[in-house]
Amino acid sequence: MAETAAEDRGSPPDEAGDEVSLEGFTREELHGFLREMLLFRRFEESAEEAYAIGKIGGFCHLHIGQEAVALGFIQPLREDDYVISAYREHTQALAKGMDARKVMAELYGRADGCSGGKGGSMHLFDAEKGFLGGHGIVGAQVPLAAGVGWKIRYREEDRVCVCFLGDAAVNQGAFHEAMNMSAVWELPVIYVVENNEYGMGTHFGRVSTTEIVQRSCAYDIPGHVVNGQDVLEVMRRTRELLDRVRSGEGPQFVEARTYRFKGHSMSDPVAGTYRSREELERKQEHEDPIRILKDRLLQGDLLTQEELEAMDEEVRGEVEEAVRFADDSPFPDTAELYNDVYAQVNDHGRLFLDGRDG
Ligand SMILES: Cc1ncc(C[n+]2csc(CCOP(=O)(O)OP(=O)(O)O)c2C)c(N)n1
Ligand SMILES: [Mg+2]
Repeated sequence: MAETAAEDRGSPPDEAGDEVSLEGFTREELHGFLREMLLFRRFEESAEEAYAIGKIGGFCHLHIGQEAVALGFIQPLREDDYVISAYREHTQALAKGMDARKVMAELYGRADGCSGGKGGSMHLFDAEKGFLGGHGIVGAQVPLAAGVGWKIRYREEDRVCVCFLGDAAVNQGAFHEAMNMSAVWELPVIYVVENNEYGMGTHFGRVSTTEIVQRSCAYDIPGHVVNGQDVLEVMRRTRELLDRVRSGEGPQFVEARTYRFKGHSMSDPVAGTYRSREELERKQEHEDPIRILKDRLLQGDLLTQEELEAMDEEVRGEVEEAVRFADDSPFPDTAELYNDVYAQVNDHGRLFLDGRDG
């Protein structure tokens, strides 16, 4: 049976020692979490600006408002664990340790980007860091995650794969097939549904008669609900789930309740159509994950205003450096067009390239 949210609230980590200052986390750790989420926010704001002036083209989906989900599920992972995601994945890539400069250069479509400038915003990859994309087809990464889980089992490793998907993806057929196989083969995958309440512009309640977490019941996969705006809660729960998965319990399913503060993509409206401005402002006021952590730290005397300002300045500098790196990087050479593809280039493609080069 799937567990209920109430049964599964969790407790602070056991390793809590003398220096523990909030919910089992040290002051230094807490500063690290805030700093990282601020970096995500500033990175995305910079991407938003770059898109507006045409430096980033194509699709671009920002993760502003959902930062605690990225950090909370990824920070507790080991370096050799895997993460796979959909197209709203910039901050998840950063959380997995990818270089902000290479991620920004990829958004700019430049040769020094993590995917050689040929993937763009929706296709961030770094095999060394265990970040396996960046997938633009809704739900496509879910069976791939099951495949990664199968590889881990086949090679008898104790790694874990975290698979992020959106709320709209739980109505895709591929999702259900992958859930079934994951359960039957007891695959070491944590499926994290980022329930930001909407698909592109459709509220989840309009496309489902059940809660998201209930979807796991059909496959007898333990289901959990977390407050995705509270990074400390997410981290605690992730640590517990990682222990369970590494000890061979098989897949876990999490509904992370969160909210998106920007439009679906850069070319979509932020509010006023499918959701009201009042709803958005209420969420920004009360459910901003960065504000929630920052206020807790300030009120608990675990952070000073000066420390906060210094931290913000530091991450702004890091983002500026990423922008400089992206700006300075060249566009990929046309000869690169047919590299890194599954099929060899055919004569037609070769003629096309030769024609352009000549
Ligand atoms: C198979 C498929 N159908 C439709 C689309 C178009 N599409 C892109 S994003 C999206 C909504 C997905 O919403 P959700 O899974 O909740 O993720 P979110 O954007 O909220 O992060 C749709 C319908 C697509 N990319 N792939
Ligand atoms: Mg959604």
